[in-house]
Amino acid sequence: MRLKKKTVALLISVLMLAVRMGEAQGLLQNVSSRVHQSLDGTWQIIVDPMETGYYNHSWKPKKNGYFIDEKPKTVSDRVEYDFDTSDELYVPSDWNTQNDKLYYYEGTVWYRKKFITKKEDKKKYHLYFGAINYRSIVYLNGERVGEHVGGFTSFNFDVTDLLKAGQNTVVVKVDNTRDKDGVPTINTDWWNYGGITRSVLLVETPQIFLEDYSVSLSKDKTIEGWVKLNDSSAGKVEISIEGIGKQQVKVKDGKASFKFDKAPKLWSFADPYLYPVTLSFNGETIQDEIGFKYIDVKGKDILLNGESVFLKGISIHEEAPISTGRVTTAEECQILLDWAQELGCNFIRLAHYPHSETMVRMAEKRGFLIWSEIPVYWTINYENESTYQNAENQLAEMIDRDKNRVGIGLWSVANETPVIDARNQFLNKLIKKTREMDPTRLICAALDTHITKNGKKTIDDPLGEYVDVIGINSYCGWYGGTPESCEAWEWASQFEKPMIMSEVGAGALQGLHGEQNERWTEEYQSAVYRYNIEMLKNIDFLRGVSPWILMDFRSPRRPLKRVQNDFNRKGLISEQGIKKEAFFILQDYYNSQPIQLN
Ligand code: GCB
Repeated sequence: MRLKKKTVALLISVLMLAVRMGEAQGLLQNVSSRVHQSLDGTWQIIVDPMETGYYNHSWKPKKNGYFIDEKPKTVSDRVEYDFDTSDELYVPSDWNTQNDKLYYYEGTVWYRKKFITKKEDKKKYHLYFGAINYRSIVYLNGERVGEHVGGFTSFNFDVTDLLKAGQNTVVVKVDNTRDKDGVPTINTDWWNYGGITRSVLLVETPQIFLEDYSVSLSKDKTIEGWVKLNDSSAGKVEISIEGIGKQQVKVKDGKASFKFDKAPKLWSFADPYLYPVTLSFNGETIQDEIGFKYIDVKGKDILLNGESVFLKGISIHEEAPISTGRVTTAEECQILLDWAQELGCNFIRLAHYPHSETMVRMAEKRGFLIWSEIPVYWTINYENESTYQNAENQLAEMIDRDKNRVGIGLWSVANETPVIDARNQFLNKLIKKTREMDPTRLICAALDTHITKNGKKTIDDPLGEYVDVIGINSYCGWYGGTPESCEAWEWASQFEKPMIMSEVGAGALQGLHGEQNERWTEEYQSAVYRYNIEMLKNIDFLRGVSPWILMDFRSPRRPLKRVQNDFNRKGLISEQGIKKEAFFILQDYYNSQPIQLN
């Protein structure tokens, strides 16, 4: 059989991606509850736009790249780098907002951290990364441990063999170069913050350990779940759910399922109850807090625990209040959620990529239902198999990490994607994968396409057939029409399904005032909100709203000096934390809404 050159190249790239993605071991569930050492703090860095630390002058990978962490031994030594005398960056954080010289930088930065640890026999050690944007290669004591692609999901490597008692050196090559075939692709409306943006941990487990588990509500409204070891061993896992019971689960071939025949109290907006759960195996004890709910759709309704709900939401980027840059602390998550609460929300859309585990855990504890999404955004390369594998891998990593988070109600597979065959197939495959991995949650996507039929905006995107909930991004009064014209917009749908208005909004510079027809003023933004709210009231299949967006966020698509200065100004709150007038208009709308529709 003769294969065309193009086919061969495609096969090779798929194979390479499969190998690459196979390298990170199964994700360790709930790392912060395991024995661990934090590697957060100051790391030495070398900025490497020419990839000198990786390739030689003929673009061949070096054996003695920066990862071996050499330094000149004498003043006339020809080693041309030295982490010890290099700059520093704090981890976790982005590099763009820590160092003026790196504000626009896209490329490779090498990070190095020396740390001292103990090493016990009969234990395993794992290097865990909360997130690195976007491509990373990890080395321990000069040896390559593995690599990862994708800027917002967690991963870990088994480093037991390479770890030493005493001093160790971890080096990470971080590359945030945008890529046409990447997920996301080359253009996005957010800043391409590079760096080790979430915490790094050295995690200790027994040699045979409980790698992953799931605890959820079963169809008969009792509790079911499964446990998974890191290999195909046998053993007994003890599971205890406070107030429900305790049991020993016999594991054979590394996996077992279990059931508790008791109906738990359900998690809800008003009472977001989480049960303390303890899992013990082989000397390791893991503590979790897990809630139970069920969520379905019936006709045009979204049912939470069997009752029709209206989702009063807000979209949120992982952009830090006040300090700007990536959110890196629990306090910053707290501020964002405090604002959402003050707005009257029971729902948040975490756009446009998976946010930190801290954010998700905090949100569910406060009774927010969560929409979580992967950065399949605009026109990624729908025809490329390795782009698909990358998207599916990010989806799987998102679900793997957060499957026990009761607050997650919806998985979103895409945002504003063009209606073409290749995209339909791509997204249908992703939807199928999502259902396979998690049949308990709703699947949605934010669409921006509709036709005007009989004077009505009509949702006819073929993807509507496959999702449970249709998200619509519509910017009446901003990207089209005057604010006043929005009130008269009418909506229809070819699908008997609930819709969430997943984006609606307008830009305003906080503190800029004028007439309501003057763009960029708070009055203009308020008018857009007021008239759109009137429009929303007339959509009989509307079951939720998540306007764009809680806080102004940095985007290179927004250079206009007078008002933007690199910020998308559609926030209801400025990046300095000052509320704009429109905040209170949305707040009034939410306060006037009953939670239950019937
Ligand atoms: C959208 C995108 C969002 C943008 C927003 C805007 O439709 O989904 O990522 O930031 O519009 O401000 O244009």
